Amino acid sequence: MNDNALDTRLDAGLVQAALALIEPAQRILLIAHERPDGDCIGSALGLMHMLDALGKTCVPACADRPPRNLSFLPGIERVQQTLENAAFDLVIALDAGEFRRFGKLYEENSRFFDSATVLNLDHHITSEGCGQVNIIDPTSSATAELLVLFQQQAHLPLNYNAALCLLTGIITDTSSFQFTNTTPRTLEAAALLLRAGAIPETIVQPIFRARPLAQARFQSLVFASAQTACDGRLIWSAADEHTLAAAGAAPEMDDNISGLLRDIDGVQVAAFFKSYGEPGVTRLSLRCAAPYNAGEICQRLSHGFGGGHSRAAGATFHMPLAQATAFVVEELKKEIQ
Ligand SMILES: [Mn+2]
Repeated sequence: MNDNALDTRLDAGLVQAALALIEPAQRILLIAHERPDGDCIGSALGLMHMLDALGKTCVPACADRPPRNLSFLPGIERVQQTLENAAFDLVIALDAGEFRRFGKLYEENSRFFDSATVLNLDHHITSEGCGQVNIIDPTSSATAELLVLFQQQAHLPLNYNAALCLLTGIITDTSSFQFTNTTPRTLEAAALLLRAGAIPETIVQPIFRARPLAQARFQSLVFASAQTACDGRLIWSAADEHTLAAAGAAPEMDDNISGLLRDIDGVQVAAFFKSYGEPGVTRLSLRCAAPYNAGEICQRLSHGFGGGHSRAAGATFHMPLAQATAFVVEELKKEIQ
């Protein structure tokens, strides 16, 4: 019987090259991209639990505090926002392929990172690869799915904690297996995690069901001010500090707003613009139905300060909210007409 229950495998040479970096390393830094989500944090912690079991000393780090709805993840309290002592044998960069995506964690330690041994594990099709060894698999729904393949091929120990963290990554990036990035292999990878003890409801309840009243109020303000064009195929809305204050909401409560806008009848392109905490900076979250490619649009309009997947992507504009909104909406109208 095949000892690998998954229908496709990672490049065996790359897996060996990654193991050749991991095996001699004792102190390992696992980094998740800024403005973290369940996949980058779940992947960092999932791999941490596997490497812990091998006797490694692991430090997970992320420039921003993980969102509260991930507080159920085992080991979340170990995620550091800064590095007191950047002395690591190996850096494993997860769920992004460019150092700039790791935000101030990179900026504050760039001398260390630029000369560090780096293993990069990511699933974004726009990924450039920021390591000496890069395993980038855009056919994986989540970096966590790629890590299940890696775990299987590298024969890493898979315990309950690792399984729960990795299933969180897959459930986050597939929106509970709803998105079209869900493949038979995604479900096979998830099945392996369930066999290791992970229970989907442990993840789905805090991430997709529970919602503070302030978040519901914030969402209602965003919907109330939404505008449409192109016969309703384009929808957009925006939020700033005043929106947050009116709802009593925290910035992280804007999670998946663009997804909610996309679900309006007839919408093919949904854009959510926000500007808070960083004056003169506007962030776009874009959701597109085929044939529109959100990742390509975000990368092009932001001149490289954006990217992602074909259905969901983001971009950063060094413009005030109203200016960025007007610019992007005009471009999106041209795209759709
Ligand atoms: Mn991801």
